[in-house]
Amino acid sequence: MTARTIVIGDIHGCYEELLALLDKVQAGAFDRIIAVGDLIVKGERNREVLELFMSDARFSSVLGNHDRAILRYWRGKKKKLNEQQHACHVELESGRERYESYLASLPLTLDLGAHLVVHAGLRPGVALEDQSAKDLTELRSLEGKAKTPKGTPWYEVYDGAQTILFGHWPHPVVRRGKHAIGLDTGCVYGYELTAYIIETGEFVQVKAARRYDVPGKRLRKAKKRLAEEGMRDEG
Ligand SMILES: [Mn+2]
Repeated sequence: MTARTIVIGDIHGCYEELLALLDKVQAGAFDRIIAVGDLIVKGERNREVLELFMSDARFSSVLGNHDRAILRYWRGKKKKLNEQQHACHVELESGRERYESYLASLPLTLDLGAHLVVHAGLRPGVALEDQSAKDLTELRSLEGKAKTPKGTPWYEVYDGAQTILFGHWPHPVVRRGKHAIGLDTGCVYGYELTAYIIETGEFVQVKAARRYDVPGKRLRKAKKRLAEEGMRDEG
């Protein structure tokens, strides 16, 4: 089998699901495995996810907003963590130095030629080198604050040359823009962990073993709406 590039949506400490997904795609010795960031926080096996990424050269990731929050807290650049981030900080405390240097090594974007991996998104019309770390790790809609879900999603407007592979904004199914694919299918909320294989265009998913965090209202609504549509299509 030729080497593949397997890009995985937000893992958030869901180690069991990550292993199941790697098994399902039959990740081989020559495959590259790239995460869209948010390796940690909210799930319960953050340490094992990090250890895997740190110890196996096939794995890489961009920096997510939660990874960044922990890193900034450890470096004294952020005063407060939310409850889930604090729990993750406690879980990682004993290996903090190693985890800190690993998180600090993660780039905000990964250029794969025809594809670019970023955690949240790109502001359309702004050159890549001028994108802010905040936008790259938090952007959702173009109006108002970067992280607001209200308004026009950035990926519906983005029309760059590269196809952007991103996470951050969970949805029950893969998000599609003209030149963007959103891979966070809400594993930590009890939905799916998704992999996209660049060379074949395949999506591979595994279901979460359980719900580790409560999905927000918008996500729950979207899930319900899609389930109802699915039932109508079958009926
Ligand atoms: Mn995120």
